[in-house]
This record gives sequence, C-alpha cells and structure tokens, in this order.
Amino acid sequence: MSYEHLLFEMRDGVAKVTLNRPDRLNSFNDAMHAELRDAIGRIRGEASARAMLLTGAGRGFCAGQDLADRAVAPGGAAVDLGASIDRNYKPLVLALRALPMPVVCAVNGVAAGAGANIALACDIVIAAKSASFIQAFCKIGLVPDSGGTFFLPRLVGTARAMGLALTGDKLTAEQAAAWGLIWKCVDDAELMPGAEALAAQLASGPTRGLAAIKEALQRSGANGLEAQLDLERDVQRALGYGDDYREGVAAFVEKRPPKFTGR
Ligand code: T3D
Repeated sequence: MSYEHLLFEMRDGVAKVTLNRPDRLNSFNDAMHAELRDAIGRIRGEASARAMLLTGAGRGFCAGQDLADRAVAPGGAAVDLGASIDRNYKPLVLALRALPMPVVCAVNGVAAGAGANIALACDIVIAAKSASFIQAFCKIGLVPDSGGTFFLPRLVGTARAMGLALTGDKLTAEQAAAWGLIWKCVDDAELMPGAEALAAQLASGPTRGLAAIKEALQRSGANGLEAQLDLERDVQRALGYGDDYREGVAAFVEKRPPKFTGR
C-alpha cells in the first residue's frame, strides 16, 4: 500500500498512518485528503486491523488546510469552502469517530487549524512536549471547523474554548494536557515508543468491547441518564454473548493473561 502524501503501515493489528508533507507541515491538499479517506476505508475493511495510530512526519503534526491552494488573487474567484468541508473535512472527522476500533493520535509537533481539530477527533491524543495546538482560524477570518466548535467546549469548557478560538493563541502540549484537552503530554523522545506501545496494547484488547466503549462515550453527550443507562444495558447484553467477554472472565478466574480475538 503506497501513497504519495501518507506513509501507511499495518503491523500486529495496528494500522499506522503518517501524514507526509513535512515541507508544508503536513497541511492538507485534496490529494492527501483522498489518500487518507482511502487508508481509513482500508483499515475499516481489514479484519486484522484492531487499532489505528495517526501521526505526522517531520517537525509538525498538521497545519490544517494547505493555504497555498487558497491564495485568492485580488479580483480572483473565491473558493467554496463549504464544498471543501463537505468533500473532505466532515467525512474525515466522521470516519475517525465511526471507525470501530480505538484511534490513537501522536501529535509530534504543531497542530494548527483543522490539524488541531482532527487530532481532537481521535480517541486518545498523546502529544510531545514540543508540540502545540493552535486554533488558527480566527487569524484568517474563519471559524474553527473539523469539529472544533463541538470538541473544544466539551473538552475544556466554554471559557477556554472561547479564549482559544477567539485569540488563536498557541496552547502548549503541557497546558493542553493540564486542561484536559488531550490524554497526556510526554517527552519528545517518548512520544512514538509510547504511542506505539499504547496502540499495540489496544490492538490486542477486546476490539468489539473497545469499539463499544468509544461509541457509548460519544453518544453520552446527546443522551439523558436514563437513555444512556439503557444504551449501556443493550451494549452489555450484546458483548456478554461475545468470545472476548468469555475469554476475559476465564483468564481472570484462571489467573492468566487473556488472549482476546476481537470477536
Ligand atoms: O479551506 C478549506 O477547505 C476550509 C477548511 C479550512 C481548514 C483550516 O485548517 S483553515 C486554517 C489553515 N491553517 C492555518 O491557518 C495555519 C497556517 N500556519 C501557521 O500559522 C504556521 O505555519 C504554524 C503556526 C502552523 C507554524 O509556524 P512555524 O513558524 O513553526 O512554521 P512556518 O515557518 O510558518 O511554516 C513552515 C512551512 O510550512 C512554511 O513554508 P516555507 O516558508 O518553509 O516554504 C509555511 O508556509 C508552510 N506552511 C505552514 N502551514 C501551512 C503552510 N503552507 C501551506 N498551508 C499551511 N496551512
């Protein structure tokens, strides 16, 4: 599987995708979007894939939209940004959220604009100490997209979401972790070993159960307590008939490590 703007690797149940336009801080053009869509489709269709790991090549994670494709000469025709979101950013965020396995994002450097919010759309975000998050949209007269106005207030509250979105100030990885925007911040040298170990751990877990946890937590925002309790009951019922639950309980009783198959 080879792409022009991505590195793609499948090993031991982990599908690792690296955004690979380092000279442009891995900003998105249409071609990279198409390749990422294709890669996520492959991961979804590949039975052996049980976790995804997303990261960036070089010194940045992703600087959002490639603005070289948006430079509008005076008097030139404007680009329909809504069409771009419908074609690229919205499907990408929804695909990451719907992938029936955990998605780990290793933020290796600056994550700006849509790049920041695509990271937040992943299930577990680990960032290197030198990384940062920038809601750059306000600096070019746009609103946070790719789920920014959805994820930010839910993760850090309205006051901090407003501050980040209205100023476009850089948030360090350490501050992002302290605010609960991301799972954790680690020393630069520990980022990839740590993220790879976490992805491997998740890939050997009870995949159906992990996918159900992801979906249940996503749905909790729209549900009241009773509806969420009902959802938990229904999901638990389905998982209780699965091989992995049987194996998990047997391993506990037999005092041995479980061998989950993801079924
Ligand atoms: O358009 C639509 O379809 C709608 C959807 C929009 C989604 C969006 O993401 S809009 C927001 C777009 N992104 C930005 O506004 C961020 C722009 N970049 C920056 O503000 C800065 O580059 C950073 C703060 C991210 C990093 O700053 P710094 O000083 O570390 O690096 P740099 O020198 O600015 O960038 C390094 C190179 O990457 C540089 O190229 P050069 O001079 O070495 O040839 C720079 O032009 C390039 N680069 C960085 N970001 C982008 C980019 N090139 C194109 N598009 C970018 N977004």
